Amino acid sequence: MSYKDLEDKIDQRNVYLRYNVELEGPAIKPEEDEEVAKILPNDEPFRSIALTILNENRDEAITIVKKALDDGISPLDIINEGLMKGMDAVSLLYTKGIYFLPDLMLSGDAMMESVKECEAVLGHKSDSKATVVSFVAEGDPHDIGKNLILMFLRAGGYEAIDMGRDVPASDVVEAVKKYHPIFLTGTALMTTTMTAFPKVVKALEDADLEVPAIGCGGGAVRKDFVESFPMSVYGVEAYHTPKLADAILNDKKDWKDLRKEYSDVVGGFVSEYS
Ligand code: B12
Repeated sequence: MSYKDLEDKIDQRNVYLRYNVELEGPAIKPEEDEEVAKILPNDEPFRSIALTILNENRDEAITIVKKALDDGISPLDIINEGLMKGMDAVSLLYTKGIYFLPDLMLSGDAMMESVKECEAVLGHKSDSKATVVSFVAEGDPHDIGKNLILMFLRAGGYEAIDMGRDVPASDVVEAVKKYHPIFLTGTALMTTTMTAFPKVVKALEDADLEVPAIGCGGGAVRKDFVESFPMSVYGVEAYHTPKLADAILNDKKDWKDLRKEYSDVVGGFVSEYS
């Protein structure tokens, strides 16, 4: 008997009943989430572009973005009205615990590749709002969080300088002298490496340098530790970074304001700051 004959003979419902599997309706699509629906644009091609990011579909994103560019749509509109809206929706689903880290990375990849297509048409990198420098603490090899931060910053229009991992405090000081960043981000995943943050602050003070804020985050790091030294603000999620940078740039906020107003600045309840 062929597999097809066997399949025809079996009543699938009995199989499900036997194994106590409840038949559910079709899975809810991400774009059907009520809050996501409010973020997504309604006009084409922006809606389709946003959906490719939401659905983590890199190849389709590139194809649709290329077609939109060929049709004469402005690359900046594609980034701001399409790609960014898709990424905002991804961030929202991640906050709600519906999307996970791999979703962020796949959507981020689709987004960055699509931004590259837009930049190729612009002929130069889209004008950046300001510069932010990102590093992983000295002695620490964990750089996934830092790479997400870079992705969100670039998607949010910032020039993001990647200092890599295992970065000594003296190198951070040199980067601040060179790039004059409006914001620094530091990531540490180990209890043994998070102590590098106050060393960076001390090295900056010794060099008579100041930045509006240093966002310090990463698996091992806790808010009370970060708030035990100056110039710092505890960073919770990578996608908060461009919002913190926007607040520094537009509203002239500094580390003291950001500590007090974190939830408002990132636009959502953050339990660590309640
Ligand atoms: C992947 C991983 C590795 C990979 C790293 C690959 C890479 N390129 O990063 C590898 C295999 C290399 C590795 C090695 C080691 N690891 Co490891 N690793 C992990 C693991 C599984 C995941 C870490 C991760 O990427 N998380 C996801 C990222 C996205 O999280 P994140 O960086 O914290 O960023 C998030 C937030 O914190 C926030 N954020 C971060 N920074 C900032 C900054 C700002 C401003 C803002 C707003 C937000 C923000 O944004 C992100 C979310 O949106 C963890 C276990 C775990 N469950 O966490 C262990 C873990 C971190 N590793 C650990 C250890 C001990 C090691 C080793 C020392 C093991 C060994 N004995 O050899 C080695 C390091 C060796 C060395 N050279 O020193 C320990 C650390 C323990 C501790 N508390 O000190 C952990 C917790 C595992 C454990 N339970 O023991 N590891």
